Formats: sequence, C-alpha cells, structure tokens
Amino acid sequence: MPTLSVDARPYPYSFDPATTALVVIDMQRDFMEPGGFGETLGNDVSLLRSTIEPTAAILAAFRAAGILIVHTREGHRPDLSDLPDAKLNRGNPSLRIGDPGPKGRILVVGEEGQDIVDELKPLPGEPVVDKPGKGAFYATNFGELLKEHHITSLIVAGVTTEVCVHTTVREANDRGYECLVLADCVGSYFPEFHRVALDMIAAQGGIFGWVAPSAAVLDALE
Ligand code: TIU
Repeated sequence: MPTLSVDARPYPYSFDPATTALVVIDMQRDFMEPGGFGETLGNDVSLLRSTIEPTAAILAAFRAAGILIVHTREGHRPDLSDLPDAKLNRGNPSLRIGDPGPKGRILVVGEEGQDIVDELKPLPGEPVVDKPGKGAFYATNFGELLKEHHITSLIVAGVTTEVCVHTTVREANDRGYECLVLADCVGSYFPEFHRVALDMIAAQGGIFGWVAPSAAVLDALE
C-alpha cells in the first residue's frame, strides 16, 4: 500500500500502513463501566461510552487492512509490587487499587474489571500491553514491540484523553514516533479537558502530533 494522507490538524498526516500501528489505550471496564477504578475516583463513566462505536469501526478497518494493532491496559500485579505508594494513596477514592469491587479487584491484572470492554475485545494474536503507569512506555515492552515491527507512526484511540492518551503520545513523540490522535475515539470524564487536550496536541504546528476525526482515516484507507 502506498503512503496515505489524512485530513488532520494542524496539517495533513501521512502514514505508511506497513510502519504504522493502531494503539488502543485502556478501553477497560475499570474506566468505562460502573463499579471500576474510574467511578471510584468520582467520575461519571458514561461520558466515555461515545468512543466505543467509532473505535470499533476503526478496529475493523485496520484489521481488514492488515495493520498492526496494539491494545494497552492500565493495571497492577496481584501482589501490587508495581504500585507506588504515591499512586495507591492519591486522592480519596471510594475503593483503592487492589480492593475487591463488583468486577473483581480494582485495576489488578487478570480481574474482570481490568479487562477490555466486550465491544473492543482484542482478537487472538493482537498484542495487549499491561502497564502500571499512565504512559505505555514506562515499565513495559511497548517500545521493544514497536521496534520489532519497524513502527514509526502511531494512530491512537483510547481513554482518557488528557491522562493516558496524552502521557503515551508525549512519550511516543519524544521517542520519534509520529502520532495521530483520533478525536472521536478518545474520551474524557471532563469534556473541556478533552477539547483542550486535543488542541494542545495540534497547537504550535503539531507540538506532540496530529488530530483528526476517525472518518478521515477511514477515508484514507478506502
Ligand atoms: N483517571 C483518568 O482520567 N485516567 C486514568 O487514570 N487512566 C487512564 O487514562 N487510562
């Protein structure tokens, strides 16, 4: 496939499907459904649901095009040895990380709540990176995985826009990846933060990357 061009902010984004990965960040029950980590922090988790339909469509298109898809999940080992006290003790959550909740232990790898929502379930063979931090590179094999596949461009979906999406895109940008964030496939508990976080990526000539609606990528893939 030739290099494709996407109508994006602040200017068109070019990518070669052979060196591009779709990164779907933390589309987990813990953030998107009641009874999980997101709700324990006091958030209205229904605000993230609008990301599901466009992300499912993007997943289908990338699978059909044979482009690498990597999913991430925020979470901690069952013994919580990768959970810093600073994260455990932050805020005043109704349940803390590792506590039993309605969907298993909050934000613990292997629990129902920590897994990806049914609508966006990874297919067998699609890598799933468990990460203890907000960024996908910290304390994971994500960077090595991208290098093994000769990836230079990342197209990004997931939650939340200003937390794990921003951290990962900033980390990726510093490592030389060209990142396109899909505006309707990322979501936040704070609509204003979502809007401004997207503006921040595209400002200053695309200081961290590009922003486009998923429809623009679907058009480019047709
Ligand atoms: N709280 C919040 O907005 N987000 C997170 O804690 N993690 C992710 O963004 N995945």
